[in-house]
Formats: sequence, structure tokens, C-alpha cells
Amino acid sequence: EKPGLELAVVSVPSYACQRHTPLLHHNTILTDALSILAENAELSENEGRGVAFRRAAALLKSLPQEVRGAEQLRGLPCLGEHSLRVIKEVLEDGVSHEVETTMHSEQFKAMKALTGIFGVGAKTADRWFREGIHNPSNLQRSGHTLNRAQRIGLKYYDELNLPVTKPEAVAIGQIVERAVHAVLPGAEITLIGGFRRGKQTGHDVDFLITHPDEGREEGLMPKVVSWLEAQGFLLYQKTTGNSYLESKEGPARPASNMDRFERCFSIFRLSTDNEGREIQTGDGPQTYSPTLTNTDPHTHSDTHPHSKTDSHPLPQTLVVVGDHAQKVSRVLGHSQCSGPRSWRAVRVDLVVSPYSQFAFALLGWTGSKLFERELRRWAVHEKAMTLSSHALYDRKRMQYLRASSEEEIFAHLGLEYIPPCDRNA
Ligand code: DGT
Ligand code: MG
Repeated sequence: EKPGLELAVVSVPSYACQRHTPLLHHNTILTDALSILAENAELSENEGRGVAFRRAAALLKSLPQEVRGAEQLRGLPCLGEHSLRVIKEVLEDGVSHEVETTMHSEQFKAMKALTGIFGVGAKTADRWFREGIHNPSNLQRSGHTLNRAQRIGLKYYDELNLPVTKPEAVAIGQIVERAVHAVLPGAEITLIGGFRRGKQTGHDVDFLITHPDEGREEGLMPKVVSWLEAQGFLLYQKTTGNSYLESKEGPARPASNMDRFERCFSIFRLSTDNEGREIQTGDGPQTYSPTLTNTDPHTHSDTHPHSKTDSHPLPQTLVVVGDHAQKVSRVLGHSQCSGPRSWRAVRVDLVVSPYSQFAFALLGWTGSKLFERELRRWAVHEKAMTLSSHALYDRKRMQYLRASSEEEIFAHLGLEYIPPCDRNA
């Protein structure tokens, strides 16, 4: 008899937003396999299939122990026929034939390589793949006309595909804070995205910016961007304006709850020193007093926008050594941009939110993507509410529900509060 047969007896709720999903879990062999299939479905623009694999993987991530046999999965939600088949194969043979075939397929490899270029989505990558373009070098030689984002993406391909580390994210945070405070003192900057969930690396760094005096944040992004540009911190930026308007009839387009804040997709130029250690020098400690909100995912107090009690000064100079520094310097040494240099390119996403929407923006931009999707699905199907990164609308009472913290939003939704570190669905 195999141990842990009682696993299936514990009841597991079916929405990921009802569960605690830590970053580290017991079933990575299974979730890695399912993630490959999810990614392949997404790259083939089969969203439904992708979500099904992501939901199955998220369920496994939330289990309190390792699954050793398929019989332990009986009665668990979110496991479709296809996912179950893959799980059984991995449990029995150690690998799934379908996953292996997918991973090594020319199409999957090419789609991954091409969508790995900043500014290239699945549609464009697919078109190029059909023309025989399978990687960045093929693209470079193809003579295709690229837009500005894609040209930058190609130029910094290797380093933009190197993970961004937590210390690098903190260093970027210091720069963002200097920029924001230079143009709007009193503004608050919060690290969001995967780093807020406790991830040690990310594909980018995400920040949410607000100001306690509603209205002061209006038009902030162009000013921040100008400051950053003047200081030479930006390699690329694309700013989009705020287009969110609350209406009495409820959200104008409930299906589209994305992209309506002032937002800036950018690529930062982050200094490293000659030995490949990363260093960010500022104007000096006398002119810069950091107040970056503490977003330690293991403390729950960081979720309140008004709370500054756990803020602490950040080090003025960051020195990062070891494995990552070596990787960075290797990539920089081999980069197509005129030899070794003392900075690296990092993707940074900036979002500005009015104070009254801050809690919704914080919840909406902390992720994970599946957790967000599940929150919105829960809201619609279980509560007849529409949740976005701007607001929560109660369709029965025909009114917006205000909230100044994530805890309040979970309460409005009738959900147990799940802290950021447990939203890694
Ligand atoms: P990473 O950067 O790969 O380590 O992982 P994340 O979780 O930081 O993912 P990222 O940076 O793509 O996005 C951060 C979160 O922000 C994500 O969980 C969902 C949310 N998000 C991303 N793009 C949009 C958007 O256009 N609109 C809204 N409302 N949310 C977005
Ligand atoms: Mg991110």
C-alpha cells in the first residue's frame, strides 16, 4: 500500500482564489509537465486549453503533500481528462510522451524563442515561423521591418531573457522612487507582480504608484518618464494614458478590464560594475531618503496602502555577487552591443493608480495571472459581481463596492483573505 492515500479525502475548493498556493510546493515534477502543455496551448493561441492545464497545475501546487499515485487524485476538482492522463503518465513512467514531444518540437522551440523577443506576441511569432524564421538570428537576417520595441528586443535579447533578481528589483525600485519623488513628493511606490508574491526572480519588475491626495497622480507618468530619460535610465519606454471612466450603469466594458491605467512599459539601464557585480549609485545618501513600501510577502501588514510602519531604509549601494553576477557579465561580454559594459537592460512595468482604486490595482497587479483570472471568475459566477483592477461592481445591488485594502475586497467577495505569498497559483 502506498503512503498518503488519505490525500483525496481532504476537500479542496475548486477556485484557485479559495486556496493557499505557496511558491514552493510538493508537486513540481507534475506541474512542470502541465506548464509546458499550457505554454504550448497559449503559444498556439488556444486559450481555453491553456487555462485548463494551468488550473490543473494550480490545484497540484496547493496540495499539502506529494502525489504518488493517481488514486490519490480521486474527488479533486480542476483535473480534466487530458491533465489526468498526463499526470498518470508522469507518475508511472517519470515522463509524459506528449510533454517530451512538445518540448522538443521545432514549432514550440521557435515560438518560445521568438516570443522571447520583447515586443513580439504569438501572432507575429507564428507568422514568422511559417516563413521559416525560428530564432532571433533568423529574424535579424530576414530583413523584416521591425517596430521600435522589437528592434530593442532583438538588440538586448540575451540579457532581457536573463532573470531579474530580487536585489536588481530593489535597485530598480530605488531609481523609480527617486524619479517619482522628484516630480511628486509624497507619492507611494509599491513593488507588485511576482516579487510581491515572494518570487526571487522575475521576467520584469512591476511597480504601482499612487498619491494619498486623489488627483495629484494625474499626468504623473509623463513627468516620471521625462525625469528617467533625462538621467539616462531608460533604453525604451512606451506610455499609455488612463482611459478608465466609472459609470452609473456599471463598468462600460466589463470584459475588458485591462490597460486602463496610466502605464509605462519600459526597459531600464541598470548599472553593474566592471566585475559584473551590480551596483546602483544614487546622488548620495544626503539627497535620497528611500521610503519604498515594505512588500515582504511573509508579512501581511504590507497590504494596507496607508501603512508605512514597516518601511525601512534601503541600502544606498547594492552589491550582488555569485552565480547571477557571473551569468550577467557573461551575457554582457557576449552581447551584440559593442563588447562588455557596465550596465544591463531590465524590463520594468510602471502603473499609476488613483488612491481610491489603489486596493483594486494592488490586488489586480500582484498576480499570479491565474489567481487573477480565478478571482474574476469567482466574482462573476458565484457573486454576480464584476472585478477589475479599478473597481468591484455588484450587479444585483447595481453599485460599486469601495475598498481601501485587499482584505476588504476579499471580504466583499465572500472569500477568505489570501496573502500575496499564497497567490502563486
Ligand atoms: P514575472 O514577471 O514573469 O516574474 O511574473 P509576474 O507574475 O510578475 O507577471 P507579470 O509581470 O506579467 O504581471 C504581473 C501581474 O500583473 C500579473 O500577475 C497580472 C497583472 N497584469 C499584467 N498585465 C496586466 C494588464 O495589462 N492589466 C492588468 N489589470 N493586470 C495585468
Ligand atoms: Mg512581473
